[in-house]
Amino acid sequence: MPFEQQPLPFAMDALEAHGMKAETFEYHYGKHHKAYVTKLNDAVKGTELDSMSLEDVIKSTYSDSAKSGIFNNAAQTWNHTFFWNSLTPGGGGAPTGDLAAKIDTAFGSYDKFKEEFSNAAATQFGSGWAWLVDDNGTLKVMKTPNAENPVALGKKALLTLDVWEHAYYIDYRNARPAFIQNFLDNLLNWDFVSANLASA
Ligand code: MN3
Repeated sequence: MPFEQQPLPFAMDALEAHGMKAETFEYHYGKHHKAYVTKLNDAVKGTELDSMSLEDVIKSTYSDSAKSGIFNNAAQTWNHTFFWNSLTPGGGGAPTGDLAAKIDTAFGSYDKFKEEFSNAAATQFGSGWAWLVDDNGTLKVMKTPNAENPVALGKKALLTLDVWEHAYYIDYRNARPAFIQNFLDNLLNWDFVSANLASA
């Protein structure tokens, strides 16, 4: 059964007032993400990977250099769906309640979390991703190159930011730090983080 591109969780223009234009989603969701899904389906057609879950395709191809093309397209399919859900209009700022306590425990304070996440996102050289993950019960910030993700590395993803240049060039040109700052202040979906923490 073919893998499907999950719908965007908001309208293409829903983040216009929050630092991301509809044009960004027309390209990033409508062309980049869509192409990963199409290439993934072409690559797994007629193979044993065809009937696996997307997560299992990612795990089973990660360490197999002969399947790096499949891994890249499977992981990018998964990463982008996870990224869209990490965004919400009017999000960002400090979390509240239980999550605030967990962030304080893990990082010392919200400001320290923000600093660590910004630093990971800004210093990922070239294309990649910044993540908040649950690593065996401990919240951690990490960065990954290209398509690599926590699913492949055996960690539970809670939040991500795409720092490939295509993610920010329309809105911020080459200014990745401004894109990161806007994500943290205006878009970060803490409800998604909470839901991921609560999931098995
Ligand atoms: Mn992308």
